Amino acid sequence: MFSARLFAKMLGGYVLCIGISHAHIVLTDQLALAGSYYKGSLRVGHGCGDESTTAIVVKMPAGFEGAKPQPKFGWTLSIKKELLSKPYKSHGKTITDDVVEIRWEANNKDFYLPNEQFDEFSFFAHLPAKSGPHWISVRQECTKGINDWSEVPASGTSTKGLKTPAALLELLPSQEHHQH
Ligand SMILES: [Cu+2]
Repeated sequence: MFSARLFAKMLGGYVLCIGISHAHIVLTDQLALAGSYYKGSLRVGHGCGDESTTAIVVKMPAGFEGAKPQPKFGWTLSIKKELLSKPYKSHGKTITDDVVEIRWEANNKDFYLPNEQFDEFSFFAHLPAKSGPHWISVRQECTKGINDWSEVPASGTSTKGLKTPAALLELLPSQEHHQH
């Protein structure tokens, strides 16, 4: 499953990561196999300026199926679902609506995430079968102001020059037939 090519690509991604990981909201794992089940952790590295983070809202890209958030002590979860244009089957059931947005909100100021600290917000989802880059928009709400992490480059996957890029997840073609 872990081919040399995948490993080389992962190393490449890791090197890229070192350059940008000090800032922004990024996935801790930015490469995954298309069609696999994936745990994504969004690392929040800073607040809005000096302001503490009070909520994180993640938009699930199209084709991410059955997304589930990881609960967080002191943070209230809410989920938005939408009707699907293309229903799919999961565990023998036809799924007609799916999670499109996950929101974590701090219950009170004791749980705010200060600019001086970092934290991770995780979800689990079934990834699309098609390889290629996917951009995950994240809204960061703070005690004052918000950061809208939704910028996407015109082409390619470099976020250089973007002030508030969306989080990138690159899907690699899976050699083996998907089993589930
Ligand atoms: Cu940043």
